[in-house]
Amino acid sequence: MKRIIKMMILSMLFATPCLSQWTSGRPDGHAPLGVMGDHTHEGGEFMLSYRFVSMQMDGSRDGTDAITASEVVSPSGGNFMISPEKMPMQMHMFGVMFAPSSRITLMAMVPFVSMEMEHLTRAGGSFTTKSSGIGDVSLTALVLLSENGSSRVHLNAGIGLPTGSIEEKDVTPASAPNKALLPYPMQPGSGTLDLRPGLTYLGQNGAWSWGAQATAKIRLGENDSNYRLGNQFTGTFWGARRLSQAFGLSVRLAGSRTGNIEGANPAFAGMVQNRMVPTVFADLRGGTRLDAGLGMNYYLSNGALHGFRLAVEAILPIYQNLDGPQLETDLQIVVGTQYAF
Ligand SMILES: [Cu+2]
Repeated sequence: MKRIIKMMILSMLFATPCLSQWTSGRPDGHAPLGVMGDHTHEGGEFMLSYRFVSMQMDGSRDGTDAITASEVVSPSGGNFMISPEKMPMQMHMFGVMFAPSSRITLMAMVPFVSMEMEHLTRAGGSFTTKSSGIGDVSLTALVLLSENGSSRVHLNAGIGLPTGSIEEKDVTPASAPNKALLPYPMQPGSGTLDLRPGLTYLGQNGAWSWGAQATAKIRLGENDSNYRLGNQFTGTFWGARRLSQAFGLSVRLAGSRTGNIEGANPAFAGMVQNRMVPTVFADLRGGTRLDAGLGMNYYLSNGALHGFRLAVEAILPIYQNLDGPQLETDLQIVVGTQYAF
């Protein structure tokens, strides 16, 4: 009996380092790419990252029901003068992480966005507006709260800075040849200081890893144009399997609730009165959604490019219930690279 116990203790001791010590040094040691602030670093480590996000919005919804652009502009339907039809959006997201200690990792994220919106007018015409620029920069302290062998929990204490413009303009048929202020979803920034709190849990065992993260964007005050964007609450969890030392696959679910805009830009008052276009309505911005992500992580654990990662995640909607008419999101692709040293 004593020998059996001794052997059990010995086998546990030997099994412990490979089974139950959480490590980022494996392909699934980072979350699926669409998750931000998912991991902390060891003291003294740096990480640079770049993500390219492509988002396709095509067609509108009112609640969970699809509504066509012709219905949105029809006097017997939505009764708007103009309906958005499509909105392709691209984002380049640059990130830096630095860990002054193993307990605290500091992270800065700088987004550059470019958007296009295609519209249908009641008369049957179409036109496209464009905007681009830097979005809201975020600064986050990731604080390791607990580290218990194969699992860890950290706090995401972040803020969003109002670095993005809320005054982008472009030519529309009604404004030509001048430029007019573009509606809410075409503005790269929020114009407010935001709190971005969150909590992240990570676990690993054998070839598997998993995690969960809850985050929020809480808008503080009101911007210079007398409104603030809706607060946003997101919960996501994922599971990943390492298929080799370098390669891992992941599945993820993400649910989020976005509130409507509080206040309103006075510049849109006349357009709201004339039911010009749904995108100038402060109360047609909110919604609830559930998305599924399928991802791939590639990690180089040795050689000259040690610490180099490549990852892709495709995110598809499962459910969206929008205060509409509002454009639905059809597909998001995130491609990125990370390098830790
Ligand atoms: Cu990192």
